[in-house]
Amino acid sequence: MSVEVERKFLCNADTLKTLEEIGASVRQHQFHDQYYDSPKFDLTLRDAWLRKRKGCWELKCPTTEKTSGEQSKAAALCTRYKEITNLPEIQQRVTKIMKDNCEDTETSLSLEGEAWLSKMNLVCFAEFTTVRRSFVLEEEGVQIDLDQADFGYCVGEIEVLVPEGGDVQSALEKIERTAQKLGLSGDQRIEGKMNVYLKRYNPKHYEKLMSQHIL
Ligand code: V4E
Repeated sequence: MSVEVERKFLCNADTLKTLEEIGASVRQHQFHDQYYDSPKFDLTLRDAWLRKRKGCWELKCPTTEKTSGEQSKAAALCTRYKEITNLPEIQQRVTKIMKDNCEDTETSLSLEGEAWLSKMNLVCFAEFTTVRRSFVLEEEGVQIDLDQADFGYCVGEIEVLVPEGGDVQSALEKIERTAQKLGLSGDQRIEGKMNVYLKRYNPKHYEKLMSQHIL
């Protein structure tokens, strides 16, 4: 398991130019994401994001660890999520969240294929395709992605993956240095693709997540 530390930014022509000057465009690829939750949104209302991308399952959950830079501007602009990619562990965690909300979910799952989804009453609530251009900088372990989602939203993200128990503070510092190189000056958190998607296609759920400070 690793922790993804990430800062989103709005990408304009200047940012793109700077990126091309200071970095190297490593690759462009496309993926289709399908996000799953129960009809009552038990997962996302606990800030847990279950998705299938390129045939693989991923669960993003909030991390509880604190760092000394917790109050800093740099930390406030970043999100931190545990990224779980091991399917049995995903199923266990999803079961635990559902169990906290509803008593009759079984813990042990040994179901064929994707039968666990219907067993756990999980349905796809959002899906979209993204074209991503990824850049890497000299700064070790920093990746910059420029995402163009098919519903018309474009967002950049500076991302550092930290192994479990690793140094989140140094990841925040790397992200801050990268943001400065890119000339990012804003002090507002930038919306992710899911924020914009839900605002447009499921405003009721979006409002609920906003009111609970999940988005
Ligand atoms: C909405 C959300 C999550 C699901 C989507 O995560 P995100 O990092 O936006 O997607 P993507 O495609 O860039 O994933 P990657 O390829 O980097 O793994 S996970 C957490 N959230 C909540 C959330 C939030 N509250 N605030 C911001 C700015 N982003 C996400």
